[in-house]
Amino acid sequence: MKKKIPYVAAWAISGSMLFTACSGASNPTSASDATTAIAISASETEAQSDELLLTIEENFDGTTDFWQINGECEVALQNNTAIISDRGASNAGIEIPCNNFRGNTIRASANVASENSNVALTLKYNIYGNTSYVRIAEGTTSASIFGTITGTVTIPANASECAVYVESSDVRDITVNSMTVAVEGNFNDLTNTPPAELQDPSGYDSLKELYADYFRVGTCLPVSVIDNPNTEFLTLLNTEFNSVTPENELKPENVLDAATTLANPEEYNECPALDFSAADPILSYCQENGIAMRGHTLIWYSQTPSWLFYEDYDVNGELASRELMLTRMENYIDSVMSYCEENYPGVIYAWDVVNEAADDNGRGMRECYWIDTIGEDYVERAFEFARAHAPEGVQLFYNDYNEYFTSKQNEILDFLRPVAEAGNIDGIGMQSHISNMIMPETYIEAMNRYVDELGVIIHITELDVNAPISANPLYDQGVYMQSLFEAIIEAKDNGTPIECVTFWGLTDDMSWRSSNTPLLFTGNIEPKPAFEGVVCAITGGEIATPDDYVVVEVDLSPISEDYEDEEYIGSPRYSSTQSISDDNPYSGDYCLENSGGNETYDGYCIDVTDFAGVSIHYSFAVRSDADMVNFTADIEGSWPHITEVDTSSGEWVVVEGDYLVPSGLSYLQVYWESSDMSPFYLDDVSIEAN
Ligand code: 9MR
Repeated sequence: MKKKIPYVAAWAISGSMLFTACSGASNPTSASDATTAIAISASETEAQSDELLLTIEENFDGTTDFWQINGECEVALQNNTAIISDRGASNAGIEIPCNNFRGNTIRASANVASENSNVALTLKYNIYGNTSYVRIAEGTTSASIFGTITGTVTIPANASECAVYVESSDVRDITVNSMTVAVEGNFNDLTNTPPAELQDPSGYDSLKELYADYFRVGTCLPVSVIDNPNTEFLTLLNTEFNSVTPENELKPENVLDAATTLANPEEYNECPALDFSAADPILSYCQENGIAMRGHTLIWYSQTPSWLFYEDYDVNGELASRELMLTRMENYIDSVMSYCEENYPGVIYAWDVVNEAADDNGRGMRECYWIDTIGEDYVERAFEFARAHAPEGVQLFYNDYNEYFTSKQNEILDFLRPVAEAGNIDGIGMQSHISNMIMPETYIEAMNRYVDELGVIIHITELDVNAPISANPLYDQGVYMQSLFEAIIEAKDNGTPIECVTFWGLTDDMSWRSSNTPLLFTGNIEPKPAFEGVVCAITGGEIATPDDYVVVEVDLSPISEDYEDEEYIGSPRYSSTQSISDDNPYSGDYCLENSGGNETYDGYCIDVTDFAGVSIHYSFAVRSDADMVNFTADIEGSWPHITEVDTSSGEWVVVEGDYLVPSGLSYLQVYWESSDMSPFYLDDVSIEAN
């Protein structure tokens, strides 16, 4: 049966039209409602397509009507663009409903301009009564130049009310030139397939009980779970978890009361008005049910409206002075902490005082309004205020992602040292949005460095692990989860003060990165091998091999090259070059020379993907004018040194050792790199399974 997906209207809209919605994000007024209001009758909308539309393209030229208003804002159609103004929140704007695409991967694109350079495309959907938001893509644009943001995402099969919307990190106007939502690949038509039946989790193994002697086990929670008629989600919460982090409800954007503050900026100049209606239901549920809460988050560059940083809260005026922003910061921290403690005494046991202050590219601190107004000491000041106003015993955390990469860790440690010296920080929140490419040992080493250098405790605050791209993704994810938890348990046994492990979501479909199925339960609350892995790590069991386990044929023949046949199997990494050299080989007549390149990591690499999960024995001879040649693994976004060879003598050095290649990888390469880009020479290379 062919379905019309979605509706195509054939009228032409001329001139400029204004659509408004003030009904709040949960009840948007649709553009179709607005067009009805300007008296375009249904009879004028005859030219409907019977085609199954797999590409929804909206050009805002009045020929199509695929868009709706999302949240509180005004939309004017002008010159074939939609101008979104008076935005009540950073997610307010335009959305394209795409419910019939559930169960499919889609590509969404928007051509936009905004004074706020950070505009994003997000997918939202309802999943068994809970609302989920998944970021599809972000882009930079300017007020005058249109830029295209595009990305792909998979919509869970059990989703409903799916829509793609444009948002930005503040409430400045956004102009949208076009938006497209298209199915990628073969269309999986689920329009007539009902959602899978929800499972009752009350009999599942209880993580909070299994790990009771080790740490709290937590989850983040959207407020929609609290009064969701599908009570299975609350049952899951109560069965598994004894710590909750509100997913978005205690973030500044949701706590700051824009309408009240902006209506009376003089009165609220030093202390903006606050509104806890989003967070109250979660706080009160936790209070009534004896569940501890992590407060997330007080000071953040994101999800904090830009008006907060301006004189008179006027984004068209001047940035507020350092003094004024210090006052606003202190008042905000004090008021939020006091409100929670007075109304829900003892519920919040830890606060993420500052979130994500470190830059991702090793440049130190992330550019943001807090730095623009207060300066780089804003982190120190925030912790000072938090300590001054925190209720007795409430722990203060710095929270960040990629916190295990050495370069980012160095940045974080740099700005937290004075905070620790002042005694104003209790813990590091390791968000841990990871994949199985992060070696558990590297992760634990990073954890211990925070503990040793800052004297803090550790919470794992937002754990999710992308399922790998492999023949058995969910099984491999489970195996990794087990090894990660075994490492965490071992670290705790050895004295690392890990006091809470929080998963970032209840089910895959509720996750901010649902396309990567990163959590413990499926959308309809079936336990995944990942859950089994966490259970087995503490019970000593083993994850069951699934019936449909795919045995992958791999070639484990030894790799060996002595270059005597003047051949090599490896390849250049980036811009280095290899050649066979007869200049002082280690043995025989030839060796391999690596030269050139623009970065130290431009070197010579060999693919060892087939050895995934296997312990290998390697040996090679190396010489270089560089002080050091590293033999390194390239595991999809992390580059642990397998061994570091001191080549400062300039003579051949023979190296051998063992390395356990991580499992579940889609590719793995090993490579050699010199510390200062000097040429290096290799001979008698051998890699074989142990
Ligand atoms: O899971 C949250 C998602 O619903 C929000 O749309 C998003 C907005 O930034 O924030 C997500 O949670 C983030 C957390 O607050 C801080 N660390 C990164 C998390 C994932 O983006």
